[in-house]
Amino acid sequence: MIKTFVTKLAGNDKQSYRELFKRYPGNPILTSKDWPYAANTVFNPAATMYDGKVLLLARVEDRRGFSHLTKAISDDGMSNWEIEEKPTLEADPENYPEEAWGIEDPRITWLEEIGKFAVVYTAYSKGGPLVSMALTRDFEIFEKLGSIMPPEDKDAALFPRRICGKWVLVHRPIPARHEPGAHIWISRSDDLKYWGQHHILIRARKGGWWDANKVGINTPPLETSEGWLVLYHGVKQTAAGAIYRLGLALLDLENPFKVLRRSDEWVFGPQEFYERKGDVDDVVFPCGWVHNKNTGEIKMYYGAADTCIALATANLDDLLEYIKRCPNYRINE
Ligand code: BMA
Repeated sequence: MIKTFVTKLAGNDKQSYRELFKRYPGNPILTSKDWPYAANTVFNPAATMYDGKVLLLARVEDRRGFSHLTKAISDDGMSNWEIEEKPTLEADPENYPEEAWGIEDPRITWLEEIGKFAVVYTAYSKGGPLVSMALTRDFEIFEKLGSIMPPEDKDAALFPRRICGKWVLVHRPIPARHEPGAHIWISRSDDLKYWGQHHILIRARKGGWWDANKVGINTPPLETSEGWLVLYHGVKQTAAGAIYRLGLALLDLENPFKVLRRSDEWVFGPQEFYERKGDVDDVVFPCGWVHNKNTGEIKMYYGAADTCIALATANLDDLLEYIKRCPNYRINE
């Protein structure tokens, strides 16, 4: 019995997982050592194309334990980052008390209709984390809209256009009581400020699954010919702590309240030393990706172990081919 098993592993029919995302060999691309001012860690960056360049809005944690956001810009999205000399977007607890303990984990979406970028971020209030939004044209002047979801809620990202006349937001509230499980929710708004029609979109699975009990969106949904491509994290609790890994889902193009597919397996997880060891071990946490329509390449920017910033690339067609082969979405697992 044992002999057969060994032969099988050593033989040509050994199967290995297909890696959809390829790590950039120069990882990590940014650490606190690169920062022009004192910082404990830099991680979980939002990403967008701006003025033909890749712009990251990194979460920077100071030695109080509070975070702010600072931009880093690169021509090729891989090297020669120009980092702003001072924080780009900071907490303003006097005018926005919900930002008392800092602002974290931004996601950027370009809103063609109003000609502005929306930055949706976590404000760390004394009542718990909640979702806030700011608008900007140039990443220099920001118009804060304040909180848009009460605590506890985070991991929010906006769709780039109205669907059936409404703006659409995904986010992750945590119910105080009830069955255990932090699920991804979806909501609608007329004006970006007041949100309603809340529904559960993607449920955390149960038991032994890699995405049991807690899930949240990572990068803003990407519009494709097949539907909205969603990258989300699942948090598995183990005896050694939590492991943050990433999976894919596909939403209906005209009705994103409908989940078409969801990967059973994770597609990216902590493997390299910089992902496994840091302030929080075993975390990969993207907040942004950029898609090059000419080459089909996706650059995914992620925080590694809550300590540094890394890059992995994938091809959109490969991701779509993969997700289309995944099972139809099942609600009860
Ligand atoms: C989540 C978020 C992320 C963080 C992750 C792991 O809840 O707060 O900012 O990267 O935990 O610590």
